[in-house]
Amino acid sequence: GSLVYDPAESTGSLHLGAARVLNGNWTGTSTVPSRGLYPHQWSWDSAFIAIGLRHLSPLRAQTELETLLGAQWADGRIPHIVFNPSVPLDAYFPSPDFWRSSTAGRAAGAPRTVQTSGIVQPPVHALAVWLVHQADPGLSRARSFLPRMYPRLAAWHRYLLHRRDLGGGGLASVVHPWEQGMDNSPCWDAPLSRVTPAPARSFRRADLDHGAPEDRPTDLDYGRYVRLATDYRDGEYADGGGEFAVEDPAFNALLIASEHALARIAQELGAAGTARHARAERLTAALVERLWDPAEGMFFCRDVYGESEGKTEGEGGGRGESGALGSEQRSRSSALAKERRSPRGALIPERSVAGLLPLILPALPRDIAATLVGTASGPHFGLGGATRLVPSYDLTGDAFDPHRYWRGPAWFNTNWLLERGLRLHGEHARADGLRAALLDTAGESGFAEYVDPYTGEACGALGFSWTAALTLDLLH
Ligand code: 9YW
Repeated sequence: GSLVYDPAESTGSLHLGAARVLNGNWTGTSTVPSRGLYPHQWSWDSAFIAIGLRHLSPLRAQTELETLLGAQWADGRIPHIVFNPSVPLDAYFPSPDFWRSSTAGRAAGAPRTVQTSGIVQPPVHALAVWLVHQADPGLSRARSFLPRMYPRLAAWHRYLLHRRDLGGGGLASVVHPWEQGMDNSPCWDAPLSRVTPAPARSFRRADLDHGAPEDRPTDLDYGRYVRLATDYRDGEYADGGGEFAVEDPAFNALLIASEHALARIAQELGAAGTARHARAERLTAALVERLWDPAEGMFFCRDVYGESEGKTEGEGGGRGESGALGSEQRSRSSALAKERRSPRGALIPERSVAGLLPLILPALPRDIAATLVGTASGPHFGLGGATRLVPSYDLTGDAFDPHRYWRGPAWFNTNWLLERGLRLHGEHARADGLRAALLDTAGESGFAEYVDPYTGEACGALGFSWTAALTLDLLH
């Protein structure tokens, strides 16, 4: 049934409150992100959910991931949504009749028995499989969890590293803003501005039945999302032909962290993990080479089909329609300096939390890790200072809006990743502070989908699954 959050309960036990959210959102084979707004199974949600669920029920956590990976396409992609056939078509847009996976996805090997979307989401899955295994290795072995998951995860990484290397530099590109998971991030404004929106009357936004319009993406954003997804579908989900391709630092950092996890899984299964660890290290170097901006002290997205407008250093620069950065000149010239080394595309000088998330990588050079911690703690993100939780986007950016989805609010998954990254690089005091803020804010907000980064005020859906799951993980 539907779960209405009662704040009185949270004072009793955060653990109990989080468990109630996950129990209320469990369907029997997987967990919905939230009742109402998101009534199907989402890919990266399920990975984060499994990471928390392993503390409540290792069996449910394994099942969550098995259900998702059971919908994998033959070309290796793990779809971003696995549709629940018992949910009415008009409950969520775009619905299965939009994606048409079983017909349009036939060439790419979409499953016949289940309907899915045709795009992907960040590859947190191998990391989740490894953490779920570790929660109960006996159960995992008894159920052959790792031997069943390993070939699917290996095919998933192979798809991303081969079919999705659209920039030719070894990193994976996303072909739709929904794939990166931060749907309306200001990072997409410049590449999206080249996309002709689908007419507003050609689709109906089911999200507005549940969410406040001012907390959600705009209609113009949606028109462009629909155009890109329609074109991808009409090209039978073949890669390389689209208008939009972005190398994103968070998507690639999660892929690299998952490659390290896959190495551990291989070792556990008696194989050598060395080749995978080495590949993860090479990918870390490629991430730094292609996306690190030393002058700005953080990672940026690369717009693979973007052109740097400036011909001379300090002039022009591939700015989106969403306004200027505080230190625009420096950003332009450092983007241009990068441009000379890597000719394909242009860096997008928008500061997103995605540009801090490579902190989760063990092979990140020490000076880069230290610089990232400084940037996170500075005026743009306010870690341990101006903000309660790290915002999704630059506090000083023109596009910053503390309530609009991925254009400023703080999200629990990105803060959980930062907490891990801080700890990994020895920043224990900062990690402890962030952990405490995450736990307080999760409980006080009713396990909100996202919150105002300054006040912690709840936005979006309440009783949101990954908020509850990652709370449980931090409590253990
Ligand atoms: C949408 C389910 C998904 C998340 C994404 C988030 C949102 C779907 O919800 O996208 O309708 O906008 O941006 O990261 O996986 O929780």
